[in-house]
Amino acid sequence: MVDVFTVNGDNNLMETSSRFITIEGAEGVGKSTCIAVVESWLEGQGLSYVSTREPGGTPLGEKLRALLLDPASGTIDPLAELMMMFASRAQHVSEVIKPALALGQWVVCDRFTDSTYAYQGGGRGLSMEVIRQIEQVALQGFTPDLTLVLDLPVDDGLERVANRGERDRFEREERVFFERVRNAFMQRAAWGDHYRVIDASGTEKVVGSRVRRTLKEFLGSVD
Ligand code: Z5A
Repeated sequence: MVDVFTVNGDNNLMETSSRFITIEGAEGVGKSTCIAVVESWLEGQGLSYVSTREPGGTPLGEKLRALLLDPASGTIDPLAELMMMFASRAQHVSEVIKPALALGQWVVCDRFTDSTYAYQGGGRGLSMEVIRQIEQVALQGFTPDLTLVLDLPVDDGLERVANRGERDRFEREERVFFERVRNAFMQRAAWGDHYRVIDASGTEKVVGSRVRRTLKEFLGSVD
């Protein structure tokens, strides 16, 4: 699932070099709303961007995603799950993300490596050090320029998605799993200066204005 948006054509791009933005957070935090705000902000700046997601974003990644989310896949060994996430990511980075950035397009990605630390590390209990080693092999130091981590109490997030119909393999996890996921996201966010934690409580309008303010502040600080 990759959408490419060119606004005004390459000749009219701002003189800002392209950036890789990831949106993260646990269940029901409102990533879709946040992504829509980021996209509309980029369009407002006349910037060309690619919008994509993980797991997925390439034909191979989308096949892996289907296997990972399908409850019929049953219990996947946590290490196998970890490898599938990074297999999807390695393909995604080489086939979509790096080529887009090289063309001067911005990239907006719904989840990336921080989700692996949160879900496979925090949620499943895999060693963060093992994840770091595999990340190093798969991505060789490639990281986002900006990561927006949406944060919401677990019960509020679960309530938002309660009526969403059939649950995928992750959505079937217990509440305590999502508590571990949320804690792991917060620990990650304290780890580097490209993270911005956004309070995801309140109406979509309120959260949207927090996201816009963060984008403005961040871009002001890096250019
Ligand atoms: N996963 C992993 O384990 N390891 C990895 O490395 C990666 C992923 C990359 C698929 O991801 C699963 O893969 C994911 C983690 C795992 N599993 N889980 N859980 P996904 O991103 O496709 O799945 P998702 O987490 O379920 O995302 P989502 O549902 O598309 O996004 P969301 O943030 O959870 O929610 P939303 O759709 O934006 O909003 C949810 C609902 O809340 C919706 O009805 C909105 O209208 C409503 N909403 C949104 N904002 C508000 C506000 N402000 N107030 C009230 N209601 C709101």
